[in-house]
Amino acid sequence: MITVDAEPFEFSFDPANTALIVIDMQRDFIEPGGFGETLGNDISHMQRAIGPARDLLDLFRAQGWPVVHTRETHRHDLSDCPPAKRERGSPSLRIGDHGPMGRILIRGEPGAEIIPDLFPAEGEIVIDKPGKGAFYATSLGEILAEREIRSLIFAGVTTEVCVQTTMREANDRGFECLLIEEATESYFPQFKAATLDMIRAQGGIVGWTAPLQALKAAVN
Ligand code: C5J
Repeated sequence: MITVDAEPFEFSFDPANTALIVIDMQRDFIEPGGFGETLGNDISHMQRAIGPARDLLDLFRAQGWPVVHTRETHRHDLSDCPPAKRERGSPSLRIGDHGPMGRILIRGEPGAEIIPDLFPAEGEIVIDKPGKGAFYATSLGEILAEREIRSLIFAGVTTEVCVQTTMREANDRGFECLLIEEATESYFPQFKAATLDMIRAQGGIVGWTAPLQALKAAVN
């Protein structure tokens, strides 16, 4: 077992039953002209998570531990995008509209792809998910069960939306979940801080959080 100095208390995991989940590090959420920006967000906040997420990925790759990447994407015909999701609010471009990186959040379009710094390596699992949570309408649960994964270490964006939703789904399914603090970001710093607090409140009601250095120190 490896034990990490985490909050609200130590997080222990067996590498044989642990996977890294990198949530939605897609061009559409991080680069200019993508979905994040069309919603009116300041995308510059996202940059901070890229380096730490890459370090985390490198750590897992060096150890030969499993890695899962997720992408929030929809089918070309939008049959998996509820009208409530597409029509809500007043973004400058809606899901499925044509933008500078192709159709917004559509599978196979350049904007829906994972950013080059974090691009999946051969053999890493990639999950396309139509919802915020990565377990909803995907085969993630079955894939993790087949590999006997019981602990999940999280990175990605955005902290309070797809990362938190997936951690809550995982927690309800019995996984032990650790979020690496610098490897996740929000367009709203106060939402990131509040989400980290929520996750570890009440004795880790959703899971744990830890700085990247704490994980590195525990592994090396
Ligand atoms: C959002 C995500 N925020 N990946 N998606 O719509 O968090």
